[in-house]
Amino acid sequence: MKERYEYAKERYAAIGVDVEQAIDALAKFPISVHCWQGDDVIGFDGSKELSGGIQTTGNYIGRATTPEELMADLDRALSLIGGTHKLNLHASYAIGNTEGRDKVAPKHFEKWVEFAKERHMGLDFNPTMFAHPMVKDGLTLSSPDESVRRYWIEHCKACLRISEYFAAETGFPCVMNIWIPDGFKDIPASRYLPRKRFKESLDEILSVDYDKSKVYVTLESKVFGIGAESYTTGSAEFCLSYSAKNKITPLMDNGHYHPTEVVSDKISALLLFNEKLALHITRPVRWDSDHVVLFDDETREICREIVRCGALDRVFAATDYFDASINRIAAWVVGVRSVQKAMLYALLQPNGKLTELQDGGNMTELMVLQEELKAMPFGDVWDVFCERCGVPTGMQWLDEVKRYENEVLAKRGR
Ligand code: RNT
Ligand code: ZN
Repeated sequence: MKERYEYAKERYAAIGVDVEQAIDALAKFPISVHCWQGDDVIGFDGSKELSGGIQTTGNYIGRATTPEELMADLDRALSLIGGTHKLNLHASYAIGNTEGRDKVAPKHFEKWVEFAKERHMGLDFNPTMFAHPMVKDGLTLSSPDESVRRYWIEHCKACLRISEYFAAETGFPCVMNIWIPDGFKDIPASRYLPRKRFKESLDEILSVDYDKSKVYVTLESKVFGIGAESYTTGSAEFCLSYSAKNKITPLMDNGHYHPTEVVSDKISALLLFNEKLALHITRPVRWDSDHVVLFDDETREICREIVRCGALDRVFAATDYFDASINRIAAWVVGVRSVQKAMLYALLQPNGKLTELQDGGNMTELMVLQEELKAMPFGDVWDVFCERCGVPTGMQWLDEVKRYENEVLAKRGR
């Protein structure tokens, strides 16, 4: 491996790329790993099935159904992923909350804080406004029913307090992402009123005093959901405008746009007008299907944009997908490692040279060089990154997942 690495280093040096620098930058780039891949987005606060226009499909053995199981599974996954990361929790992962989501509190997350601290991880958070009886006619913060709106406003305020608690306990800022499933299956009479109510709900939530240097509130838009095909209250225009006006951070999920739109093209525009930018990295297949993230063109392009804009410390990157048809731990590992691969690939680009070609109008050479770069010995650098992080290279990590499946998952009997 050493010889191959030396060779790769030389090849990259010849095009002006410092491989060591790229490896260091990757090791420091945190990905917020979503907890909900481990249990098909069910959580521990009583909900039995998913709703809100999102769906997991598949019935692979071994779904985690208790906090202990989910933590153990997360540990397995994290032990196979190099670098420093954060854990992204949803409010529905509260432990021992029997009083309702409007009453969720820091005490319900003590075990998660302990888990994070022991692993020196930061925590991110999400109010959970789906899969719950207080979602009425598919609406939450944009509902015409005052009691429904009130319930979810209180929930979000409670979540802000939990986010502050996470930041204080872990020492890392907490990203709190607001996403609502609100929308209509068919053509609504008013598109305006639900958005107006959503705006007013957000205003009330954000009127709470919270430490803006420790909690970053983000707002995630969406174009449609299953059962909400004709209209979503939290559209792109709504969320971008609201974020800009109220100085919170916009969040783009790359499954939430029309099929030919790409998030990679939107990053530079948002970075020009926002201090920070948040991303949910997923893989939409024909719809917002939340397939496991792969080392594919768009994931690479998203990472290239982050790197080319010099924005590694301005972008909050999180994974967001859920596949119940394959080993869930493998799904976690493939997805997060794919984001890392894409980031490493991006860090190994001769960006100065490429930009020079563009600015010089030399589009022929730009195309040829970009194609050549695809055949650079990227894999050898990736292997060294894994080795230095003390995680398996190549496919070896799957042996560990298989062993765990036989010894632990298979015995869960579901
Ligand atoms: C749904 C959004 C949202 C959820 C998670 C569980 O389409 O992407 O981010 O996936 O909050
Ligand atoms: Zn998302």
